Amino acid sequence: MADYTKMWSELGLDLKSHDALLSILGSAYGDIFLSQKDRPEGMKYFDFVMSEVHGLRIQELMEAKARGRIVVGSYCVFVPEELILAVDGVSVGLCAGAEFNFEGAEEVLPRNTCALIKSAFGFKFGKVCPYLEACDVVVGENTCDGKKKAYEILGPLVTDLYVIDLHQTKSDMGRALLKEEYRRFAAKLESVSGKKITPDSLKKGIEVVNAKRMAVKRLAAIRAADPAPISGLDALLVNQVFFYDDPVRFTHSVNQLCDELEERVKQGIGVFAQGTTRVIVSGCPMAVPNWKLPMLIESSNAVIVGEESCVGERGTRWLTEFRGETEEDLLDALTERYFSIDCAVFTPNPSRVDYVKEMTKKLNAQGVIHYSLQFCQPHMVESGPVEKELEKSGIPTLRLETDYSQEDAGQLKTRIEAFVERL
Ligand code: BJ8
Repeated sequence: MADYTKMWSELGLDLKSHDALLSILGSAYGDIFLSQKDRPEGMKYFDFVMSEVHGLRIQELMEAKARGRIVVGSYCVFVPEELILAVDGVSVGLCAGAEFNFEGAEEVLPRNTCALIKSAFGFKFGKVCPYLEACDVVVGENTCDGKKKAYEILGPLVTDLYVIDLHQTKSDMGRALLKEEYRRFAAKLESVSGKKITPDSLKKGIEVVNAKRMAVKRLAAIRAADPAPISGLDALLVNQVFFYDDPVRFTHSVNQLCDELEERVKQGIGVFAQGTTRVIVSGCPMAVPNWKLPMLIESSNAVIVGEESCVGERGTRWLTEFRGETEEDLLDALTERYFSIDCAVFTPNPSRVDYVKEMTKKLNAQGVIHYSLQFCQPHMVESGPVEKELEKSGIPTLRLETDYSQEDAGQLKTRIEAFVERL
């Protein structure tokens, strides 16, 4: 990697802590990803992206800013990248998946806050996230109580925090609220960027994001093959890079990977032996570098063939389908697309479990592992009814709760191995 010290210090990073983080990340990546056998050639692009995730990509963001583009960061798949692209902005995901500086986070947050939120604060206080520091606007959203209240604390710590008010139910009133909130967000983006959203710019933004989602959906469909042509770990990585990379370049790279995987499927080549036990993981999102659970599963004689998660199909399975081309038509289409997302924060939320069943069938999985982050009330509470419904439909389900630490790895592995034996 080139020397980015100057850029990092201009962004205000704590260089010592940041170096330590990168070195842990680099060695974890080597152990977990590069040690896998028979990886597709197309994963080399994603290895490169990860090796430069705090380097070249940040340099690109800084160059984009110098050319007058804004950088917009978010923590939730409800923040439409389409609108950000419509003002020629750059969208970046800010969720963090590492246990870093939780002591710092716990100075302002209760100890029983989920690791995803604590990690965001740990990164902020530890001054180790160049994405967050590069943002012109940070977008929060009223989803779970933890995030909603944490944004009140984050607000004064970032350049410009903007919060989208989300609905709680899938009602007509909820849909109308979402549309008005997206209209308000569009106005915010126009004011920060100084650029007007036009039907053309919005349509173009929708097309770019649709293409990106179509590529990831193509990848998801290929994973129905047995033997599995790609590991769950690698597929998760692609879904994680989705939030950081340039969208057009990302789409091209995923499609190239898919060409290779389709060829593998034709030739019966896989990364696990044919007949390896296949599972779906459903639940909380896994942000980089949260690879603990997939690693444990895939070293327990099973392969993950799908993720029902916001870093996975819940974030990508719907496209924005527009019929009319006025700004109002496009906003309606965008609202309809995002309104479908079935996060556990909604009540009631029946479509989520229905989709887990559908995934299990179409991806030929034998069981589901439900993953909740400790203290994530929406997913933890929903996990009971989800398990009951899946088991009732004949789909064996294992419910796990964990965090970002490695302390429970042995215990989790024992439970996963016992579950895989049952399948
Ligand atoms: S749409 S899943 S990205 S809110 S894990 S912070 S829910 S306590 S991440 Fe999410 Fe949007 Fe929903 Fe998806 Fe709260 Fe749970 Fe923590 Fe969570």
